[in-house]
Parts: sequence; structure tokens; C-alpha cells
Amino acid sequence: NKTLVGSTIGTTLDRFINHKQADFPFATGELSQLLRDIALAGKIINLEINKSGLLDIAGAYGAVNVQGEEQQKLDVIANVRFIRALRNGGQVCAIVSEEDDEIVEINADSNYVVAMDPLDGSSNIDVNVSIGTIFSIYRRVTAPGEHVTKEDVLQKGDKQVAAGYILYGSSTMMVYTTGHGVNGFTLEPSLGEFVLSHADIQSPEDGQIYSVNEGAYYSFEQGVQDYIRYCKEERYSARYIGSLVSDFHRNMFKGGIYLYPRTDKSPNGKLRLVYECNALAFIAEQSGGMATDGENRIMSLDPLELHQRTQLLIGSTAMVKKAVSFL
Ligand code: AHM
Ligand code: MG
Repeated sequence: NKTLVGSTIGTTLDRFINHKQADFPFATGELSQLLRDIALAGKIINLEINKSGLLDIAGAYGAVNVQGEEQQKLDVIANVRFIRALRNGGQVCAIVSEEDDEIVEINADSNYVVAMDPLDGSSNIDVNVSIGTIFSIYRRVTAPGEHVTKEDVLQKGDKQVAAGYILYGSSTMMVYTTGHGVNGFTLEPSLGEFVLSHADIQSPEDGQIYSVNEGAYYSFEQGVQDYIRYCKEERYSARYIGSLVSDFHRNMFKGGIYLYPRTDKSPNGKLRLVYECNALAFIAEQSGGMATDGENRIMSLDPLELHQRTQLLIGSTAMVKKAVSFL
């Protein structure tokens, strides 16, 4: 049985993608190739992260990297590596990145747009705490060869053809969806291969974990404060790493809610719709959870700007609904 062969635990990501591709005999294979390119970029970034604790030591010896440049910060390195991998891979016409103010145009003739946060969780990067890469893939609206426009990159989350994240944690994982469920792959470090470790991920309908930066409690609106008090009354567990990918990933498996509400400092919320929230919203919905800005589904929002911010409430459906009822 073909389905079983390609989707068995332990199957490599490449084989899994090839197998899925076989379900679409008329597809060109470009999206499959793009997913492989993203996985490759993830492996390269994983290497950089693994040696990051040594950077200062290398610096103490006056070491510079192979290009002869001074060592740069990891999020900048990740951005450069990602753009390079997607340029060489050839499937992407434009990239929207947290690290670049403007659209980065790469292969004019290609059909896909990628929105990404190459390394999210910046406050955790230098202190050996889990961080993540987030990506969304869209089909371009303009014809290949034309200039990429805002119309190509400012599409609703509902238009994503695939999305996912790479989590650099106690092990490194790639989790993605193409709209047919969610699958998780763990990097086998000695082989350098992602292998299927979490097939068809289903998130619990309800949970008992809430994840929010409670230090900002007094700048949350009343409804949010009331919901947080409710979580305490219910004796829920508070868990907050401060890395969106890690907090989301834990809650998806254990059942929980992640909130980043509006604050005095961030009146529209902190997180970015185009390259942080939409991808995780797609994963959440595909695994049985939900994601909202408090009023509307995240994926139904019309982005107006590349770096637009939004409130985010995401996770187990019953918990998100409960939170919204307090707003
Ligand atoms: P970043 O893109 O600058 O890394 O910010 C995003 C991060 C999320 O990963 C995390 O959930 C959140 O910011 C934490 O923010 P705060 O420190 O305000 O709680
Ligand atoms: Mg970020």
C-alpha cells in the first residue's frame, strides 16, 4: 500500500514529499522542491545555531568566517542563508522577511512567494533557549516574469498553499501543512535527515496551559485581565518561553492557549500577521485548533502592510473560544 509506505514513522522528509507529490500527477513538483529547499535552509541554520555558543570563543581567537566578514548576529545570518537557499532553489520569486523592510525579489520567473521570520524569538537567541523559523508559501498573483507587487505578497492567510515552522529545541523539528493535515519531522543529526516523527498531528480540543507575558498584565485590556484571572482560578499551568514557535508547539501537543494581546507599548499587538501569525494559524486550524485576533479568524484578515501587527489568540479551540468570550 503506497499510502502506508510514504507515511510511516521514520520515513525521510524527502521520501514523504515525493510520495505526496505522487498524489498530484499533474502538479509540476515546484512546491515539493520548495519544501525541500526550506528544509535544507533549516538544516544550515541549525548548524549555525548549534555552534553559536562558540562564536565568542572563536572571536577571542580573532576568527572570522569564511567570507572574511566579522561574525554577524544569528538572525541576520539565518536571513542570509534562507534567501540564498531559496534563490538557488529557484522556485521563489519574492520573499517577505522580518529582517528586510522591503520585498526581496529573487527569481522573476518563479511561481511562489515566501513570507518568513528566519529566526524568531530574538530575546532567546543568545541564551541557549529554543527559537524557531516560521514560513508561509503563496502562489503569486501576477504572471511569472513580471515585477512582484504588493498584491502577490499581501494575500490573506487563507491563500497559503503551505506553511510551517522549524523549531530549534532539544531536538530540531520541521512541522508543516499543505492543507491536508499537519506532519512533524525530527532532524536525525548524524544522518542530517528530517524523518517523520509526528504523523497527522491532532491538537487536543481543550487544555490547561496558558501562555502570555503576564508581566504586561496591567497594560492588557480588562477582558484579557479577566481571562487570565479565570485561568488562575481554574489552576491552569502558566508556561511562557517567549519564543512563539516553542510556546505554540508545546500547546499544540499538550492543549493550551497562547495570547499576545494589545498593550500600551504595542497598541496593535506585537506579532506580525504576514510572517508570524498566518503560518501558525494555518497549522493550528489544520491540527484542530483555532487562531483569532479577538474578533476575526487570523487567516481571514486582509494584510495592508508587510510588517503589519495583530493581536493573536491561538491554540486549543475550546480555550480560544473561552478567551474570546471574555473580550
Ligand atoms: P521577535 O520577532 O522580535 O523575536 O519577537 C517575537 C517574539 C515571539 O517569539 C514571542 O512569543 C514574543 O516575541 C515575546 O514577546 P515578549 O518578550 O514581549 O513577551
Ligand atoms: Mg519574529
